[in-house]
Amino acid sequence: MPHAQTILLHQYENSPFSEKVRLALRLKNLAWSKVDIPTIMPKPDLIPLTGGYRRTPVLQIGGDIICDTALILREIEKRHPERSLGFGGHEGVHSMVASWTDRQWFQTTVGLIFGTLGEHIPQEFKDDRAKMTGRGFDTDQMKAAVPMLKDQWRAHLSWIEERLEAGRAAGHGDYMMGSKPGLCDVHAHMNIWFLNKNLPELTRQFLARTPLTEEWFDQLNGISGQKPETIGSSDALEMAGQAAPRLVAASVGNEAQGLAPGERVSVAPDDYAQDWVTGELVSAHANKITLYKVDGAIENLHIHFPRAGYLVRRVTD
Ligand SMILES: N[C@@H](CCC(=O)N[C@@H](CS)C(=O)NCC(=O)O)C(=O)O
Repeated sequence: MPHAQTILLHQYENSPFSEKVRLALRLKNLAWSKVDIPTIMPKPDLIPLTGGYRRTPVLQIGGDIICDTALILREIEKRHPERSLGFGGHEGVHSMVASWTDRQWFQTTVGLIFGTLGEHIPQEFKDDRAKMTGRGFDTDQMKAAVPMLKDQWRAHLSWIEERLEAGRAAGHGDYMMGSKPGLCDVHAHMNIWFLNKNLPELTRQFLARTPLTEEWFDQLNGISGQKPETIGSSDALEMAGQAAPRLVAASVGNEAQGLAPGERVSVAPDDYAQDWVTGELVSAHANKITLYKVDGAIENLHIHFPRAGYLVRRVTD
């Protein structure tokens, strides 16, 4: 059984956002464990940890549950500053890069993969994603768009090549921000990894035209790190029930809505899977909001969300 402060990642193999965290953990050579979670709802052993947040991955460390890779990666860096993935003087840049890779580029990748593999995708998966997005998940429509999506995908890829080329020309090294990999590389790697996992031939066709990116991609994939231990989901739940969250001061920054610790608030992503998670506000600052006594979750947990990309509303009833 892992100890209280084990890094426990709730994830599944073909999840590109999980791969971001796995790559970061490999780059930092940290020990970690994983729980393999379902790719579609229901997720009966995840929801008691998150209070309704269903996306992948989720990080469990003791009594702290961290939702969304934007916060997961920051939290791992904070708790394990050794072998840093940051670049002094460039703080903030990685989050801006992530908002490009996670939203605009990711949607192109999703359309390209599911438009190409359409008929091989199980109906339950399509139904789940249609319900989750609220916009439908029409693989025929995606299929019709594939030629345009290929154009788009290549254009995004070319930004990485341009970055790597300029970095080399300036003698700054072979990675996004310098001579070692960091969070910008982790974000930039995700869409290529996801496409390569599902459509390897097409990925290699694209990469053949961006040789520096191909070399960089293979280099990152070659980093081995530590092999995770797999934990059963019910054991993870039991661990969470026995754990205490890290102590944090009940505090707020300059909250635009005037929220105060102890108030009941709801939090949800602003893009898809908009399931509201409701609990008592512990703290709220520029990059993190923390809830306690969350409805539908184990009571003792602190559940954390990022701020950018997440809606917060006061519960009035
Ligand atoms: N902004 C989120 C996005 C996470 C996300 O969309 N993950 C996908 C899988 S890679 C997902 O949740 N799909 C639905 C599911 O797994 O239930 C993050 O960075 O963690």
